[in-house]
Amino acid sequence: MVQMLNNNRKFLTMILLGTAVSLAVVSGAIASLPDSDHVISQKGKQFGPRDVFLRSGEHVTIVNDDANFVHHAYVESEAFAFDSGDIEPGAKAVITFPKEGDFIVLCGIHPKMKLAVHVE
Ligand SMILES: [Cu+2]
Repeated sequence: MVQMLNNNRKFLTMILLGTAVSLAVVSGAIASLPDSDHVISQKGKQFGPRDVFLRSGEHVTIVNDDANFVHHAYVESEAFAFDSGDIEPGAKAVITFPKEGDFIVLCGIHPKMKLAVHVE
């Protein structure tokens, strides 16, 4: 009887350990996924960097870090369309790219601002 209890305890310990190990493996896998937060500046009335490479389903975060200019970001493509509306200084817009392809993000206020997004 005592032997059985001991065996049960060992079994429970093994299950708990196993659960802890698989949780650690899962959270490790999540942590090792590519960081999809590609931050793009709008400083000096230009996107920086001007090219960004993503995987399908990833997003970019457009940050208006220009102190005195309102910016904007839009995409018009066959795959999808996006319009941020005004991005005030200090504000951000997040654009998710659902499909593969090459896309151009433009600022409706400053037509020279262009960001090329390459989605693989
Ligand atoms: Cu702009």
